[in-house]
Amino acid sequence: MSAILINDVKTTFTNTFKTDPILVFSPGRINIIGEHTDYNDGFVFPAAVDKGIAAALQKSDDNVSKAYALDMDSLVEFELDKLKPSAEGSWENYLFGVIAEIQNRNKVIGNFNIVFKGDIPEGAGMSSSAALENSIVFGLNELFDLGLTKHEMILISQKAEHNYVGVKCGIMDQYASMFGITDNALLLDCRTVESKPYEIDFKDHDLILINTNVKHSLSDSAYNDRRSACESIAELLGIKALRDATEADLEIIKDKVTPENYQKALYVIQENDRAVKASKAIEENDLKTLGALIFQSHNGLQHQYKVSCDELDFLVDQAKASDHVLGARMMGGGFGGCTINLVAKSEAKTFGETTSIAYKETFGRACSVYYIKLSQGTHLVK
Ligand code: GAF
Repeated sequence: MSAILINDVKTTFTNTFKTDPILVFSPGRINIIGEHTDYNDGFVFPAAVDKGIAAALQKSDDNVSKAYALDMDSLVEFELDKLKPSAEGSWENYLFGVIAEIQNRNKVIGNFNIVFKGDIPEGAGMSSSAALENSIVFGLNELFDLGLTKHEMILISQKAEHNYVGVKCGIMDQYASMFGITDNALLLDCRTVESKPYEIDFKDHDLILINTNVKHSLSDSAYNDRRSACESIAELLGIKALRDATEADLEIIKDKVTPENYQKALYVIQENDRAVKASKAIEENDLKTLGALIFQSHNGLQHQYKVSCDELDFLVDQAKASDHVLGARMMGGGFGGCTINLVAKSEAKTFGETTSIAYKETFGRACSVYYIKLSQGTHLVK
């Protein structure tokens, strides 16, 4: 967590609203493996990171509430009983969505002011949106004594995204951001919404992220399309979610679905299996197997689930060509953002540098390399 970020929101809040705020930090996340499995009731393997959203909030006596997005130098005033979604793509939808979902649960909040700022690059696929939603619901729960549990808070964040932002996301991002544990990744069962922590210490290997610095358009609609394809196949199979299907089940209905959707469902079944296998590999400190599963995951995301893009594939190919990378794959929803790479510590810097040069030569733009720390979930900052 960046002390500068916290200080920025605190100072801005105090200067603007002339009172002392409470301070919340809510992290972004990585995901080791288990991509697009969360909304299929499956397994994912995320961890909260040391980058995220810092928010300063306090109750207000005014008859309106005010929110200031410091990064964008954008201030909005709003009335709590007149909320409706703003234009598509606007940041207010995260805020309004969270408030509306709190109100839907018959919880009463009064007017308040909020200032927030983040250090997760936009479109990096590290879930700045879940971090923002969680920081708001967590802060409001604290300010107005709403008595919400963390599980209730993440469901509020998720529903805000569904109903106000328009992305029918799973629960992984909100969960990881809320429940993250320092130095641990969480094997999360998205059906029970319970997780098992795994201490991540790969000794002579590290996880690094490489950001393509692109986010291709239509990624949100492609995401929702994938989700409904999965749901329709589950319905055809007469099961609650693809988590309950085997490859053999899928074979039986093969001629009732398009070849594209068959591959997508097959990917989900296989990726779910890979996430569980990855947890075993970590338990046994078998990094070669973990790396191989990570490469397989990318292969599935690229060729079966079709959520990758040229820039991500290029970065993964670079990783494959290196003797020092055990595994690499695109991370998050796809169509841009970061790859996650399991790299020999001693070679991580060189790998980052050579990859950056090759990326620039190929795409005429820079990629960014991030060294991350696995960190605590959403919390108050004293
Ligand atoms: C996005 C979503 F928000 C998550 O719920 C998850 O589905 C992920 O894409 C893909 O694994 O981050």
